Amino acid sequence: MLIWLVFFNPLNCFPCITGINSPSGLVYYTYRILDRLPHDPQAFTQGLIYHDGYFYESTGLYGKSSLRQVNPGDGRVLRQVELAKTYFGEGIALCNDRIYQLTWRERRAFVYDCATFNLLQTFTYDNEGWGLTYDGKYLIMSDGSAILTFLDPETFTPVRKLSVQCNGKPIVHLNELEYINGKIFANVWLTDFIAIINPATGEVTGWLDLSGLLDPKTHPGRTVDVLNGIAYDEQGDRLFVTGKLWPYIFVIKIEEENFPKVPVNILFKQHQPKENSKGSTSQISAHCFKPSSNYASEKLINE
Ligand SMILES: [Ca+2]
Repeated sequence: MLIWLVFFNPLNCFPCITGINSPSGLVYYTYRILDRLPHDPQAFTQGLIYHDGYFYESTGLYGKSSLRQVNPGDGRVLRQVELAKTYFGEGIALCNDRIYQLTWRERRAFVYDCATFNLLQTFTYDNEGWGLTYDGKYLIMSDGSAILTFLDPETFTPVRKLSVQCNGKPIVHLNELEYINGKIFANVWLTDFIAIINPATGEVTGWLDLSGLLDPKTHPGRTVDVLNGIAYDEQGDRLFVTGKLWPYIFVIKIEEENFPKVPVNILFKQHQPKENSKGSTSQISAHCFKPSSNYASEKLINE
């Protein structure tokens, strides 16, 4: 069965799936839900971090983009900055008590004081803005391709590019990011998977399969979008994940999966595209893991 999926599946979106005993040393993870926290179902989550007892969240969509401080216990928004209607909010990262917020195609990053949300600075950049995280020295930015860019937080100048691959194949559509214990966790857009990336080599060392996390029965009649949002509480060793318009933020524990389900087809959910949600599943499926040259045109379809 595994062999059939690898060699005959037309999508073959996960080229690194070579069977349970992968010679590459890939580790597959599943999850256990420890808790379920309320989340604003109107929040089109594009970035999520946890700091000193609060979530900080960036929301997207034109006219609905914001930066928020959120109380984890009840999901209440304690502080909020709304972006101008011409900006689509994207990933955020905390660095030296400053929150950096990307925008999608506007090529503008905003820097806020974490305590007051006062705008301190803005930067411009050349590529699209998707996810953002901080490794203790550099900001790390995704742009929808398989390339992560390391940036000097003082100047927002690129200092290094990291090509992310799995068994030699580029992994595109890297989206929301979180730096956790020396690894970069990256949502792969339009999938239920998080790639776990070695920041020195760009090699994917593990896959976290979050399929089934949001049970549709828990939110009947509500519209939800894709998984997008990873935050980590380093002191409490808690991992948080959510999605766009999801009614919950989940606290999860990840566990090695000895008998991983094969992701191709089975686990690649055919998410329905939403207005301004950066693309269409049907188009993405066709070139799911092609090199990044095609992604720019794919992302223009909602313009
Ligand atoms: Ca994050």
